[in-house]
Amino acid sequence: MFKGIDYYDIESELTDQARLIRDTVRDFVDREFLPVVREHYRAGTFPVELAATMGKLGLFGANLTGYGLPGIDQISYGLMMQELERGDSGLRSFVSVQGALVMYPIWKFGSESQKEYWLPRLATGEAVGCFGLTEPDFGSDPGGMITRAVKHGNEYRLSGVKMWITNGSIADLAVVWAKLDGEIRGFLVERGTAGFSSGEVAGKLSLRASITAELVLDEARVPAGNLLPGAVGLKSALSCLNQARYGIAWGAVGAAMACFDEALAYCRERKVFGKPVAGYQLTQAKLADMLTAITQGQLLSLQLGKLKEAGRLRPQQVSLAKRNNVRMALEVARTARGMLGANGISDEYQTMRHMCNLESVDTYEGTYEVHTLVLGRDLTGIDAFT
Ligand code: TGC
Ligand code: FAD
Repeated sequence: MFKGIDYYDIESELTDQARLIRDTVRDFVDREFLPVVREHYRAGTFPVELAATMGKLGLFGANLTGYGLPGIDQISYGLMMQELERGDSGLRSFVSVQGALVMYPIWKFGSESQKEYWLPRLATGEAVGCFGLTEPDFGSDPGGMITRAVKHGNEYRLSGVKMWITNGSIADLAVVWAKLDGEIRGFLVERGTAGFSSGEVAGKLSLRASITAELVLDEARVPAGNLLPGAVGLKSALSCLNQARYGIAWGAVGAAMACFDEALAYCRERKVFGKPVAGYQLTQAKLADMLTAITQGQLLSLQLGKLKEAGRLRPQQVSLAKRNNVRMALEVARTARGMLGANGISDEYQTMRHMCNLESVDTYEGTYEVHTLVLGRDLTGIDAFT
């Protein structure tokens, strides 16, 4: 079993509950996910059958309260995400989307009947959800979206295309963002809705063990009761992203840990010019840099979790951690890949899978550049997006 990386005794900061949750998820990843991930990555599929197990473990919407949800603290939730992404970014994505991008908007902005109907089904994994914000021509700038909703009697008709939607083609429920009378609103679009279809995106070289799809809404007929009453304006959609980005900040550390662990073990064993790769100063400098970067990422996540738990977390602080930790993990993965030599390009090892995944993670949920500009605007008061 994975032992973790803890150079600064972060363990001593954790509650018993946090340790138990982390170890439970770690064990699940080791026993049930890692043995199958390579075949799924090759095939470009996700082991959807694990949704029921993850539901039983209480991973979906784990930090939400009420409606039978676990309501775990934010640090335990973060550690859960760290362990999932140590397995694969696609696994963490599945749980992030379900909990932070589908359950959260219903929990936060939904009517009582929407919450009572959907939250328990999504929590068990009986229903799978997706989140449709991005469009083919509007990713970083979702406020420009073209998708429109028009009221017709007792229903809304939605038209537009959503692109790059995780779980889009297997979802029972899509949270779709569309403009109604010029204002962005959230709609619950159920599988089987007339005028609604989806198709998987082919040819991905990253996040292959995750399903990504296009959603097509052609006058899709959505009952009036499926409008999220409390979700008004771009701000509502962006507030869901804060939840998901928080999980990514922790998750990326998990991916970095997996790569570091593999590289350290490999270079202790592998001999070149008569001694282990680990015995060379160039290698030790790489290891020291990787460990330092991971430790910094861990401490950043931990403090982020404390701020979130205290209800004092600002979106810009989430941006800083998402931006830093994902780029850190990507650099750790690239260095580790090189340390494995030719073996580093083989899927017998996990590092290159993580490295390729992290390219997506660097892009989705706000690109590195978007989060740079969020911080720049916060620091200077000057908007440099346009
Ligand atoms: P801007 O004028 O800045 O903001 C509009 C309103 O929203 C408020 N706001 C936020 N509120 C909560 N949380 C945030 N993070 C917020 N950021 C901004 C803001 O205060 C304002 O409120 P108000 O009251 O004045 O109306 O809007 P903008 O159009 O200039 O855009 C800002 C920008 C570029 C930062 C934003 O659009 C952005 O974040 N773009 C990136 C888009 C993105 O991240 N898309 C992700 C799609 S989902 C996904 O990728 C899932 S991947 C699967 C997985 O997670 O595993
Ligand atoms: P663009 O916005 O076209 O950006 C292109 C480049 O321009 C980037 O480098 C960007 O950083 C840069 N750029 C943008 N604005 C500026 C600026 N002002 N100044 C300087 N540079 C700038 N979306 C969803 O809604 N739901 C999902 O479930 C989902 N899942 C995804 C899964 C995967 C595997 C991937 C890859 C993406 C997913 N996305 C999802 C979409 C993701 O959120 C977008 O790809 C992301 O927001 C970036 O948008 P874009 O791809 O259109 O890039």
